Amino acid sequence: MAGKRGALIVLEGVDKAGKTTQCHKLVQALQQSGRPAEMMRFPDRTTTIGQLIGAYLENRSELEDHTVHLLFSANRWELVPLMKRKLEQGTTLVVDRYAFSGVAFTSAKPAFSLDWCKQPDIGLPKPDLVMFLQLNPYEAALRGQFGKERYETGVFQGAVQEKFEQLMTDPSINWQVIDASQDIEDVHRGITEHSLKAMNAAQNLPLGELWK
Ligand code: FDM
Ligand code: MG
Repeated sequence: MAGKRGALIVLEGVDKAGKTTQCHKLVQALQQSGRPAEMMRFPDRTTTIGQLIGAYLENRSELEDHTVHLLFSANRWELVPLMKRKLEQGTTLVVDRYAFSGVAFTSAKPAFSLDWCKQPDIGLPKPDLVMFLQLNPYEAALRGQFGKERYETGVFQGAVQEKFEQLMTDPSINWQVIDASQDIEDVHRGITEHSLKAMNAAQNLPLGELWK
């Protein structure tokens, strides 16, 4: 099947929704069924830019709010050549957070508009599917305490959730909302179904450009 591209699949959601677990399970299931798939995550803390972001998130450094927003975006752009190469080779990419987290988290800060936050990510590879793992704050609290990183507070996560809801009204994106309060295997089944459908559709479509 030469020439068939892989799909760009993104998982988004607030903290504790199970994004990372579900990304791993999806990649494993796809690979086991003979479909090339790899996981990526943003921020990718392994690059030089990613290390600056990591220090900021771990409260080891301070960065001005616009500056860190642009670093998160730069951290995606620096991986675009790799992403495009993989997709063209037919590998499906399963991505733990993407530009939607970028916009939701920064625009949850005072005095940042959604529109300003989107600008640096315009033109990134456009996901074929974005699944939002929905979990209400009560269910999230049952899954344990927040961690110690920046942004890991109930109040801020609530503001982030509102911003995600605004982003999900955009019909140019293939959003699917997944009820993350279900048991892990049920969530996984739903995610796999949506993914296989999106992968089929993507095979015959060129990769799009985000928010363009
Ligand atoms: N985050 C993530 C942002 O603020 N902007 C971004 O562009 C991205 C991708 O960084 F609090 C936030 C979201 C979260 C933190 O945490 C990354 P994880 O646990 O590594 O996903
Ligand atoms: Mg986290």
